[in-house]
Amino acid sequence: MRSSLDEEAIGILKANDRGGFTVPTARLYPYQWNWDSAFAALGFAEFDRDRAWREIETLFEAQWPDGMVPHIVFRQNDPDYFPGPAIWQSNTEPPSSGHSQPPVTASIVLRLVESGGTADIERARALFDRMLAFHRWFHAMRDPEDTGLVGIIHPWESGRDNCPDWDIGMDRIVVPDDLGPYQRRDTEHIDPAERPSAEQYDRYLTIIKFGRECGWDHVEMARNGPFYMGDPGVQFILMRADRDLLRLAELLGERSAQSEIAHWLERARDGCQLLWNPAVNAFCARDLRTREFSDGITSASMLAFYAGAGSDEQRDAMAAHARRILDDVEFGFPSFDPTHPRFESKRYWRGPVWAIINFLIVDGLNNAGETELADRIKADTRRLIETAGFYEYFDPRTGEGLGGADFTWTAAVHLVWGSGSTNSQAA
Ligand code: 9WN
Repeated sequence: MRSSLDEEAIGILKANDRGGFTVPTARLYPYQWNWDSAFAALGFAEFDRDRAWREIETLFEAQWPDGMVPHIVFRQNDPDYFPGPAIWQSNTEPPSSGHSQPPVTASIVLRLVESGGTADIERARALFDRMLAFHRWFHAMRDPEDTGLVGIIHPWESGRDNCPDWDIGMDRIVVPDDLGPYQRRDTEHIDPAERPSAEQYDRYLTIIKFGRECGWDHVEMARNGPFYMGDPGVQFILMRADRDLLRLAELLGERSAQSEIAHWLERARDGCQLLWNPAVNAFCARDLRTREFSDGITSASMLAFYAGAGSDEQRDAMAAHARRILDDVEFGFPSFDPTHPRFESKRYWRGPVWAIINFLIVDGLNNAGETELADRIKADTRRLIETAGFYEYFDPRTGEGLGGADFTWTAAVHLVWGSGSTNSQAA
């Protein structure tokens, strides 16, 4: 039996459908975003499996020849969003942004396969080489020295844009005099107090300028770009996605890929240790140029469970941090440690709760046997949606809905948790 909230969530996915791809929300984000689409597919799978696969297939249609799946796909020019295709100059068809986003797609494809039938296996088979090329790109271009730790070349690549994780890297960026004037559109749609600052946007655009001017040469970006940081979020999501891709390779009989993927997983185990900050006793972001650590715990730090990363001792320490942080807020899980001086309860990734991160954290905690913590975070997410609605993010102190309304991935998380069919994995 579907509740009225389920019907509302389905209505949001349908309303945000632009024909084969879904926008995260109307006006504020009028294009196709990489990890948003993966979560959208999970939501669609609850009532229209063909449409779920289309979402992932259209995303991969924008894959670059080198394997990268870009973070935004621009199928038309929409003045509601800045920066659009003319700023990125990807020279691809369709036009896109010039970097990627957390690679959750293989994990979501595995969920669709494990909860489906032969038709799902065939759709996954058709995508397998593209997914493998995407992971290969991440390891080669974001970890050119094969350390086992991937870097990100833009805060937007983390999907957690203005998180304090990036402050140390952002502070080192010198904004050039010829950056030129530009007009943000996000702050015309949303209260600027809930969005990144002007200084941060100047730096975001400085990185894009560098990328554009080097023709999005990704080795150059990793070696000499204005920003290069290790992100617990991308590292842990990629590690889990590698594991899930390996499982897919086994299910699909893709033998030749298996040793390559197993090698990535082995290297990643060492790479994760480079993010262990002994001063905080937790996994933290790290500037890969200066080796300096960020000193704050984020919701992405908690994805260690999702990846199965770290030692038992490290995971116990992370679980203790999780309890402490949850006791400090009304609704978990905040995107930044609420006891840290840089915490801001309403400003985007500097404190608010995001349903998709909770979804991944809960999955990981359940797999690690931390079911009490998992249940608590899931219950908090449900309470937020029930009382505030399907917002982009939420204030962890008051539960207020923030950013865009009628948000695709928030609706998708509700649907996946609300009914049983794709819930075969602990989530
Ligand atoms: C830049 C679409 C995207 C999400 C990101 C979120 C936000 C974009 C922006 O919106 O970022 O990519 O313009 O603020 O931070 O995670 O994918 O929902």
